[in-house]
Amino acid sequence: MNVKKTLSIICAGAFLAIGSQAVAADDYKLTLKLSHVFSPAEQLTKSMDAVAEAILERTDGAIVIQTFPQAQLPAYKEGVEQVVRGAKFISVEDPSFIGDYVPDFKALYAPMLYRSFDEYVTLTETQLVADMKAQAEEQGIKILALHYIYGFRNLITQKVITTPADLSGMKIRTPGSKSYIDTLNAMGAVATPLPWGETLSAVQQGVVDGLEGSEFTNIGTKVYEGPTKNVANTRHILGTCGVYISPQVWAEIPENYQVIIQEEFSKGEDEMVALLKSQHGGVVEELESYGVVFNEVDGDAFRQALAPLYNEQEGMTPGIFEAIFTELDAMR
Ligand code: X3X
Repeated sequence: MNVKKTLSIICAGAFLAIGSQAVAADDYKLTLKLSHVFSPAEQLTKSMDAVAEAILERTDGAIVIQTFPQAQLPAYKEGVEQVVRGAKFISVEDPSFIGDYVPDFKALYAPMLYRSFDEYVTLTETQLVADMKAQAEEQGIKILALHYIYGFRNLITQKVITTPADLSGMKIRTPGSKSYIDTLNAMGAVATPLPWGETLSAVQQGVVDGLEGSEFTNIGTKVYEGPTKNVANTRHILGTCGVYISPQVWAEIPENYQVIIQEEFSKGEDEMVALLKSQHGGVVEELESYGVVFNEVDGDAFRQALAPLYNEQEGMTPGIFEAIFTELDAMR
């Protein structure tokens, strides 16, 4: 057989082999463990369960995503590390935890940037963020979603807070990423990082003087049942989660299943944004019925206190904050 004909058969064979990767073999099956820290009553948990169910159904049982809430599996920094190590694992955490690998995500998650959910969602759809996602993939993190938004984070304390001076000496619980610690320290508090699972007991026992979180966290985890009945409307960080998987694990998934997985996570984040926008007013009213008091704050004073956090940190792309401000200004 001449060389040209042999090569054409090999190529054809290769094409068919590659082609079979495009459409999964009937016996293909993959189980992925999905980990996050949210509680059963919180929308993020419900959304992850719904997405996993839709993917199972649309792939006829080929792609099984087992969801593990409340940090039953590695979460926060440790959850992202599982992804980077190439585990068959999906980490659902806020983008500040990607900042350890791609510092520009610390800029994306910087305090007091966004006036609405939509501004953040629109920013995540820009080429600027697409470039950041490409950097993340090079670091071992494929990003399937970035806007599972769970609400603007406010201060939740016993004491009424209206200015940074009011926070002086107060230990405020935060998640463990540098973004939160730097933010609460700049706001005037003593940032006290704790896993969510230890937070409410720390508040009850006076280990911390308060915490910060969204109204959806407040009602979903029953923070309101504790002593911290005052919410200061700082809206200092837009609480949002991304969905992260190993690029190596992703590459092994047949293309037709990749399309379904991406479609369902994208559909899920859009639905969650719409749902929480519609629910927020009612959640505030319900919290007020439990005795929670919402206090307005001196926004200019907090913005001034947080201004140093817009200075580029080590590893950030030069001009990253200016680029973000330019995109936001273009939306307003
Ligand atoms: O990475 C995800 C977020 O940082 C979680 O924030 P955290 O630890 O304040 O938990 C929010 C709660 O709603 C979890 O139930």
